Amino acid sequence: MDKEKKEKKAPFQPKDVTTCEATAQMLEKAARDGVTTAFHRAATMKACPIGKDSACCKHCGMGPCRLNSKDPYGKVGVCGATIDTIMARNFARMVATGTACHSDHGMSMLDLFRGVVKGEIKDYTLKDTLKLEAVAESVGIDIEGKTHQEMALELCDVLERTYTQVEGEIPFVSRVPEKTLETWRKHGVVPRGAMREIMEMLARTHIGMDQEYNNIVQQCSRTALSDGWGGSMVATEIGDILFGTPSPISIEVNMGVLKEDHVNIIIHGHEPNLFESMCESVNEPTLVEAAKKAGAKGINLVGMCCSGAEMLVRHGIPHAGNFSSTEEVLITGAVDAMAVDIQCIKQGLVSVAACYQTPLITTDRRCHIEGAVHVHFDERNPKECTDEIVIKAISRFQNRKLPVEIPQQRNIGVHGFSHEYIQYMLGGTFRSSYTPLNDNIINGRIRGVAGVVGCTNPRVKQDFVHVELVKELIKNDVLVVQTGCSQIALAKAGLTTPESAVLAGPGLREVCETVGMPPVLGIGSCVDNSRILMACAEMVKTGGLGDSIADLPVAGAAPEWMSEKAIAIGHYFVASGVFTVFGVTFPIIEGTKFHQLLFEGLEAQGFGKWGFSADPHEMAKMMIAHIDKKRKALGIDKARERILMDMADRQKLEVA
Ligand code: NFS
Repeated sequence: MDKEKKEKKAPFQPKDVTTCEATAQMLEKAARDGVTTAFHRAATMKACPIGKDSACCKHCGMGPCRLNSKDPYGKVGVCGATIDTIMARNFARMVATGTACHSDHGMSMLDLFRGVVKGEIKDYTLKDTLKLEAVAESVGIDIEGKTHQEMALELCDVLERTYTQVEGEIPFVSRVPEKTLETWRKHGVVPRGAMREIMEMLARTHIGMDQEYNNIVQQCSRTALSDGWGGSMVATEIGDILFGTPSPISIEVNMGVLKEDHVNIIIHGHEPNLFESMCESVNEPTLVEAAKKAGAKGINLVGMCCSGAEMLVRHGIPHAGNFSSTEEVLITGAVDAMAVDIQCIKQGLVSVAACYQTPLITTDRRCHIEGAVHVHFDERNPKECTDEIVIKAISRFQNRKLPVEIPQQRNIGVHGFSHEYIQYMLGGTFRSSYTPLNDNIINGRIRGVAGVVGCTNPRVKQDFVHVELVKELIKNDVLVVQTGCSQIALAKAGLTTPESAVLAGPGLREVCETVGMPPVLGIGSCVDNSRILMACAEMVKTGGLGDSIADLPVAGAAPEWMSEKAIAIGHYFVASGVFTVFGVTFPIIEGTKFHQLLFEGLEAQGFGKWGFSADPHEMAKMMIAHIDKKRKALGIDKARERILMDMADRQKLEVA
């Protein structure tokens, strides 16, 4: 590392920017080593106030035009675009990009699936054929008398329509509750293929195209739904068929999962295939032998971010941390290789990796990074790439010169609650269904369900908002389901253990203790938010909680979001009927017509709605108030009080 930069004073105190002790320790070390990270850049780069409010339009050469957020209707862009048009177009483009990311990922999973089914890709198999049958039937394929290969081939063709279908409705619309679908049809938002929706969204946000914010938001909803019930859902389902459907497994998280005397390899990204092949390579006897010859006790494979979250729930592979810790983990000096594929990979990793002589290896043709080594990952010969990564890591281990400092935090949790497992867990083998969950909501033991998901963001204290929000929710008997970086924050805080039920309110605690489950259920990566949609659909179909997703006592949150994918996710939850609260910042000006539409108008049309608060307690309050509002509308608001009175009565009797 750069000697002149040594002992450079950080523009912040580590404890002020993160509640993750391991990350804080590494930020202390970063200051000693003269290394800068996203936390440093966030502290020194002020967010542009006009861009922050989305009051800037740069879609043509007459601009960029900047309107005044203090007086949003005081002026218009050169073409005459109003603040509502500008904000709606910017927002729509975020949704389109996020949808494109998930759909591109889902489409490449489908390519992989087809290759495996046709026998062209030989390193993977169909691991979960029960899931294959269930998915095929859910999209109307008659599986009677067909071989798994036959039904899988048919499934490929049907699911491809998720992306390419030019008119009509995408296949997984079959899973949407009838009344929710009715609302979508009424408002013309049932998605066609994602390619079509994204293309139309981009076209409609060009200069001189759609300049009516209600109409832009309609296409925005259609595009986002092609992600949630399309691109993302296919990624999840194909991932399960190829690599197995998650079921609860005990896992270890935090930087303490690194081992000083092992060759440490980190996989960070989003597509499970690189990681699955890496699992094979690190167990390859010749490579294990080579690692031992180099003086290591073995090879230690660890995940980060979303592909880490998938491997965590499928195989219990340890996880080193979430998005805001990816640079910090390299500062340990213990990482012998970091291999990445696509999405959420900071370019800043290159310079941090260089400081510690850690090979940073890109593997996907869609995501090269200047200064990183590229080793192409080809599904037809995956081990060629993953073996080479292991060899590079062994060589770095052998030549480790810099001191290693591994934070000792290691937390244990239970993760892997797929929506299929939730019904089994609560219903048992013989009456596997969502009825017990619905019953517990109706009788008030569980007040409602909240999905707390999404990124971490160096603009806010890492993990703090996630953890505070979730604590507040479970204390109020709200069962929490989680994906992505958010679940890693809670796992590090120790809240994904069955023992953490003591932190829950009396009703939720009783359910958790009876079943032996944590009050916070980790279910996978960000594309696995589709599992939450499926759980919602099951709750509606099971009965007793209304006719549409919008009737359910549920809410969603992405308290520390940063990516456009998060906006796409947020909007497909809103369009599906869920009240969804975001933290950090929201690209919108309050008091405008566009704001009114997203935060109130959509709900009046039968959808969900957006909410915003940077404060976790306020956020919890908003979500709980919404859950209570839905309980009241369902006529089950009295149940909670009755249950509490019954318990008190019982106690009185016992005392007597
Ligand atoms: Ni999802 Fe954010 Fe990225 Fe995963 Fe983490 S940052 S939107 S949680 S890794 S996609």
